[in-house]
Amino acid sequence: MLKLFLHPLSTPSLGVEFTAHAAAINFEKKVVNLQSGEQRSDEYLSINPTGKVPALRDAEFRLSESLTIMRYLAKCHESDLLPSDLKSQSRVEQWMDYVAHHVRTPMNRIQFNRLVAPMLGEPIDEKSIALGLRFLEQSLPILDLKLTETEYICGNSLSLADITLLASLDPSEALQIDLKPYPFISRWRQALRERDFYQTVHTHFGAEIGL
Ligand SMILES: N[C@@H](CCC(=O)N[C@@H](CS)C(=O)NCC(=O)O)C(=O)O
Repeated sequence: MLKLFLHPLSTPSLGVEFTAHAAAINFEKKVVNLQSGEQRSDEYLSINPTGKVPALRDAEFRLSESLTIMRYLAKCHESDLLPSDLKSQSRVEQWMDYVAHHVRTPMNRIQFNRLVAPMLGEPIDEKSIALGLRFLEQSLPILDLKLTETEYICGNSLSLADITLLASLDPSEALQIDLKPYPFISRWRQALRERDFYQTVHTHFGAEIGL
């Protein structure tokens, strides 16, 4: 059976897990213990030599990089999450890339400093948080405007672009990031968080560790 290697606080992992459920894929879930360094064990490095989660094992085939795994899952199962028509597919990929670079990366800066560093007893870099917030103030209005036009990021059906954004913004409350200035993102997000593919994973980001 297909096996996914994940961690509940990893937003790239959440993107993969939401996709697997949204595409109704049967899989075995393995939580990689990042705190103990399991991602650097020989066994895990044989799955993903970059030592990161998420990763996928499908018989002898191994794959890493969350967006690539999401596309693989959607294509294997001919899911509508990634349209087969080249232009529509490219449009979904365009927004996946935009979100990964301009939402997930700044979110990761903030997550590291507001959540991970305190857990590890490492210093908090306020400048990095401020930069992350500034980048979000540039990208989120663009996505909010997009969602005034259509129900989902790429039209009227759920796609991998939505899942990438949903996963990237999942830690917003845990990181004290206010999404109220973005009413269309907030409404879109609330609706998606009620869907089965989200609720099967968790009720909210960090529920797994009691946040
Ligand atoms: N570009 C990668 C990022 C993966 C990544 O950075 N994973 C982090 C968790 S979010 C990780 O495994 N960190 C553990 C480590 O670096 O030791 C993807 O999209 O899959």
